[in-house]
Amino acid sequence: MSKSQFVSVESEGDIALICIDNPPVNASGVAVRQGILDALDTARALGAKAIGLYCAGRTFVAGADITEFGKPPLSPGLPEVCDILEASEIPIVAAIHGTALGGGLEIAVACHARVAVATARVGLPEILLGLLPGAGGTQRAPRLAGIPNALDLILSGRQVGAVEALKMGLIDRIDEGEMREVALAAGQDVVAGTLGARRTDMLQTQADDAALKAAEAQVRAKHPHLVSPLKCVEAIAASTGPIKEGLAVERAAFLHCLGTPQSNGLIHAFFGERAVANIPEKKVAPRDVSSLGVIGGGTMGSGISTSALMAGLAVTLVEVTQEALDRGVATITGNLEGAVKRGKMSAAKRDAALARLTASTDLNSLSDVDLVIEAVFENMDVKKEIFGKLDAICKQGAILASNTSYLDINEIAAMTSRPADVLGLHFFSPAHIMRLLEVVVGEGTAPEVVATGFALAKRMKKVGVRAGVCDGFIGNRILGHYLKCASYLVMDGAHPDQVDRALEGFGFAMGPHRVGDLAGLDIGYMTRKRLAPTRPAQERYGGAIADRLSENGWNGRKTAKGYFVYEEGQTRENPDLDGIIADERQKAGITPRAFEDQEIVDRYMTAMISEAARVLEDGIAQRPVDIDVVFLMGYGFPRFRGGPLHYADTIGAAELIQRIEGYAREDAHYWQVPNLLRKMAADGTTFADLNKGN
Ligand code: 3H9
Repeated sequence: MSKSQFVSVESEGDIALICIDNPPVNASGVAVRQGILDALDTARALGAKAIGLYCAGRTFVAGADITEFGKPPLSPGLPEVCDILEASEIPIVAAIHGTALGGGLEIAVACHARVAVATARVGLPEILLGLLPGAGGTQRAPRLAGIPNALDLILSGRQVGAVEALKMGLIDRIDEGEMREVALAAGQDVVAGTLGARRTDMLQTQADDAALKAAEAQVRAKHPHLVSPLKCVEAIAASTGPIKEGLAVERAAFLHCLGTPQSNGLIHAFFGERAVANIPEKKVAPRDVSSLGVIGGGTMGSGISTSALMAGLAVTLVEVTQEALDRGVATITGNLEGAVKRGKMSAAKRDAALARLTASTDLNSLSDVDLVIEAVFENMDVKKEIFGKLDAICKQGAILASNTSYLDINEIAAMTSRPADVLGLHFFSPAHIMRLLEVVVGEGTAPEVVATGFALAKRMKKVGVRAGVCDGFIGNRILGHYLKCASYLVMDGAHPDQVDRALEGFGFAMGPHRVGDLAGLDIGYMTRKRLAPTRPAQERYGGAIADRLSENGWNGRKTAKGYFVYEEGQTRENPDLDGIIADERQKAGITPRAFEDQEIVDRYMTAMISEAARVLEDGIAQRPVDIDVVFLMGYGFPRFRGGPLHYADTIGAAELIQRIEGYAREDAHYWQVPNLLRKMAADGTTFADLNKGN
């Protein structure tokens, strides 16, 4: 047996077995790539009649090593390795388990046959990183599976199971067993002629102009901001010609996308979602949680219950009245039904989940649960009363959590004799769909309770982000600040529709006024009323227009009227809005001025970044990337921009300061330069440096 650091080769009879072993996901970094080429040479020297290529550990190669992107290219490159695999005179069969993704699947399709175990999944997810398959995937996938399947895989980035992959023609057979044995048997079958081996460069892609045209139109409509989807279509279109030419088109398109701000943003988002798990408590053992109490059967409580049931937990839902309880149970049942319809869960799993649900109108039924999440409406007195009661009812060691979206966790914890067991678990609505969870750590919260919050997030397939206590934590505190900027823009002359369109042009799925209508304008109204007593005298009030809408009973979609009117599936302007705006501007003595869309975006983003910097300064978020992940996952921030602070680095601290100082000439209270930005400009540091701990 010969062995490089990550790739070993051995022979059994006529078959050479190449094994890639580069934990955790067998990414094809340069040492793996060189190892594959060396192993091929060894296999030749061994006189093998066929080669079985497989991986150790939990998965087949899960892609190129993403950490190499953005650095000088290291030879041999993956395209070269795949071409050499394909050109091998000894037939090679790939044996797939786990996930063969991106460059991993490209290695597999460059081989001459593929077998997979039934649990294997394959995909070409490069588009999710702002890229396209760059090692032959856009040429070999359509040759094996046809243009429509290649378009589907490459443009969605989705993973398909072994059965679907077999149907598509991407793999040749489903086998069972230990991977070395699967690879060996497949190699023997190739030699025996019972498993066909062929070179994809000998295959012809069947032309399908209609599918390509439809895909291009769809991409233009669905991803108007993104570069790589159109490049994917262009490369797949080139697969009908000679493979060499197609590979050249693919290469050029890949290099065009690599290193673009979009791709950098998407890669930052990919690593960011994983980096947020790096918390001070990461080595602390969490408490066991198998049963959950949820107080409140409204949208939030039902969503949290649904998510917990789907994660296999037992849930006791508590509501005050039988009627409210029945509504909560009906919502949960409907949510689970939706999951079955969307193919996320089988009917049998839904039945099992519902069997784990207990409904009660008695708080005492929570005496034995491991963790309670209070999800009643946002009223401090009500929450305090509940926590006082929970302290008396819940067993020792039970964790008491509040789903509050801005209230003081320390004040809530003080109502109990066990503040170490209290924390905030701030879910986002709809809680069974949204993947973000702010884990809010109070002054007294014990490390193992924080660790339990993160373990619960993972179990519920959510991404936990550690947040400190302040009004609104990370997300809603920053939101509260930049929404004021949006309101000032409208008071000063921009139209709400213009503000929305400018920000949608920047990449937000919806502008703030459309989001407000969707969430309900009464929420903002109540927040403004709640915060009114604490509003500093120097602060400009921007909420007058929104107040007028709410006071008219126009709270957005739920009342069919807000900033816009919603009728018969159509959205149109609210005919009363312009009058209200003119009226409020006049009352405030404002002569409106015109705004360019770019100025709207600049002001809005600068406001967001300023408050984000202060959230960092105050230690509410651990690192810039935590803020980025909160906004990407909870606030519709365009993923291709990587999050507000990743985006801030593309502007730079000096330019941001200049902007803020310029805006401050109109409003020196709202526009203040955060100390952190001044320090960064002086030191020449970036938010990316702060992520690394510099
Ligand atoms: C590509 O292939 C381009 C080619 O077409 C052309 C080239 C020329 N590289 O997610 P996990 C790390 S583009 C480096 O927690 P899971 C990850 O950061 C690539 N590192 O595990 C984490 O590190 P840490 C196309 C990677 O079981 C650790 O591995 N491929 C890579 O939940 C564990 O990851 C993709 O886009 C990588 N490619 O999920 C697939 N992948 O422990 C990307 C993972 O320090 N990967 N890491 O936080 C995935 O989707 C998931 O990781 C996977 C496993 C499903 C594989």
